[in-house]
Amino acid sequence: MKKILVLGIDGYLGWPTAMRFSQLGYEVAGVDNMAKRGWEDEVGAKPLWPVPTLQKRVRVWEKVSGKKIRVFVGDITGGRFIYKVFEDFRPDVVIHYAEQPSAPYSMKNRQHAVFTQENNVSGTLNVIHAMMSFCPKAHLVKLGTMGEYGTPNIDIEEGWLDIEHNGRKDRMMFPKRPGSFYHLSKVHDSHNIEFCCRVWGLRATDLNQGVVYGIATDETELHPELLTSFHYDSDFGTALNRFCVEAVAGVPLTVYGNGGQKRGFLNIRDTLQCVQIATENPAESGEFRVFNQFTEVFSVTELAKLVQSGAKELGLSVKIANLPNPRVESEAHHYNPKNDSLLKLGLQPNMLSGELVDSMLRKIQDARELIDLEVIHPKTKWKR
Ligand code: USQ
Repeated sequence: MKKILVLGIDGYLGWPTAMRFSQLGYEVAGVDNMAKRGWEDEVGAKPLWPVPTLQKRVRVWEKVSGKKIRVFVGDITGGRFIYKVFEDFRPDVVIHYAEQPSAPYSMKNRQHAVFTQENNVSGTLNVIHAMMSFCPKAHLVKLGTMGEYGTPNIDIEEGWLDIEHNGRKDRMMFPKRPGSFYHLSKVHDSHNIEFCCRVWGLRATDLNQGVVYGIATDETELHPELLTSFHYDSDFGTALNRFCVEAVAGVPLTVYGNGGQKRGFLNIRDTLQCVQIATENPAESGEFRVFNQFTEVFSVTELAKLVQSGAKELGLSVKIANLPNPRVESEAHHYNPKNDSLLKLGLQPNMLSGELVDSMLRKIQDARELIDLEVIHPKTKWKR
């Protein structure tokens, strides 16, 4: 039985990923230091539905599925801790989500910028070193981000670009122009991972993921206590999830600027599909493989309008507010990112349909009284 180690198992994506692989019959272990719960306390924001402890969810999973998930509690930025985990578990595949995931959090001030980059970059370096020491043939499946590329005025390829310069040709890593210290941390990770593939023969897949939305996966729906964390606050909530909560709460949708900025989006169910596809079709030894992981491109205004019309069907009248953009980002730009690799390997996208928005809105309506209006308005500005 293949062994899968999920780093960041307590998170929005980590927990559903662990259950999915466990359900598929893999031997699964997870690592987390529960740091996200501390960052939530720090910014004063909680997931919409209270999330039981990881240990509790693991017990419920065992009751529901008859399958065990092992948990190691600790911080991957601690070299000793992570070496012990790898020495003990010796995974075949490492799925790495264990990073500070929020752009606004990283832009608060010096301390948050430094923390985000130290935490993310040193954690990943420790993981690679532990892999080389205890399981050098294992496959690293690392969560990157589409935000590594920014919004260049050329089509975005999957990680690499064939270039010709002064009559000579080479294949170079695609140029990066990210939009926050958080997104920059993922760029630094990509460079470190590519270096280790080139020099040590590490096999790695960098999943440059777009903005994820959604509340449920097949496994979270098996029991109310198997849910994953769903954020809507201005630090940890992402655009569509926030807009759905705002619609139910009766506050205008918080479109930043004119809303012309475009991003790649995907359903949380498709994150699981993509990670499974990457795992079952591993990179070669020495290969740094990059997949752009999204299924659809929308502008922020298009997304807000989808939510507005979905809400109308439910009898909710929703306004769209164009707030002064707290970020520094282009609101009118070319955006044509490629995403062929995962589709070629069999990804069957769950597109963002009216029914999907409808089912998200209905679920959120049941939790209407739990919505904290204080955490919605963005507080962090990119410009000092
Ligand atoms: N936006 C709004 N209103 C909001 C929230 C966001 O207009 O209330 C806009 C932002 O200005 C931005 C876009 O929506 O143009 C996406 O913002 P987001 O907060 O949904 O996503 P982002 O900060 O880019 O980060 C999220 C995840 C991150 C992941 C990234 C993928 O938090 O972990 O890496 O999505 S991507 O955006 O493709 O880089």
